Amino acid sequence: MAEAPHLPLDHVTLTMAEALARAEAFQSLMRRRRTVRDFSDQPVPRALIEAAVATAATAPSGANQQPWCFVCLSDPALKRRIREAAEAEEREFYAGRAGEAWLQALAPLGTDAEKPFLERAPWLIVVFAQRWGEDASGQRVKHYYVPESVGIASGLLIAALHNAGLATLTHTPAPMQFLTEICGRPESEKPVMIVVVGHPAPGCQVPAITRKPLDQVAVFR
Ligand code: IYR
Repeated sequence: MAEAPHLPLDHVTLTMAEALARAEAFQSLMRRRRTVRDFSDQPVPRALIEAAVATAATAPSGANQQPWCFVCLSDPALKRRIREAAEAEEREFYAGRAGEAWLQALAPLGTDAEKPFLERAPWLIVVFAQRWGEDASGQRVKHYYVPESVGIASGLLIAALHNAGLATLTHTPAPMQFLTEICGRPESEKPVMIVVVGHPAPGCQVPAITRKPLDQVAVFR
């Protein structure tokens, strides 16, 4: 493919004071993000979901192939099908398929095979990774860095939803192939996660867990 034409970068230069204030404000916002498992059924307007998905789709991707599809579900019948299929898998997972070590690692979260949030939360965003694409003549096009690209986009999605005052849960029923059929996606796409979106239930509680301090997650040389 020929090189694309280039344009001037649309860039805003900040003063150091502005930069620091914004960096700290964003950190303080993101620190308050928590994974929520207790959702209310309060509706969330589609416009908020659209804005967050459009933000996610600004993520960088391998060769700018944008190898993702976000299936946004609010239809109660589809949410019910997803809940039923997910709980069937999760019952086997918690009954032993996970193995002792994995179940022990999960114990602090207090999770189990019941997933009522899959029906109660107003939106489920199922993130699909496009393992390969198609050109105009239907030929397969190789996609590069697919897990990395979709992971970055999913992170932006979660940040955008949190920024809009919404609660999220990244839910990964295993295995989750059933999502391909329920969401009507092609075999070229792999379901990666369900981002459950809504408002927290009144009185919602979250596990008292902490984040690693900076000196345990960053190295400066
Ligand atoms: N998919 C299961 C188990 C689970 C696994 C991990 I790793 C988590 O961080 C949380 C849950 C479930 O959703 O219960």
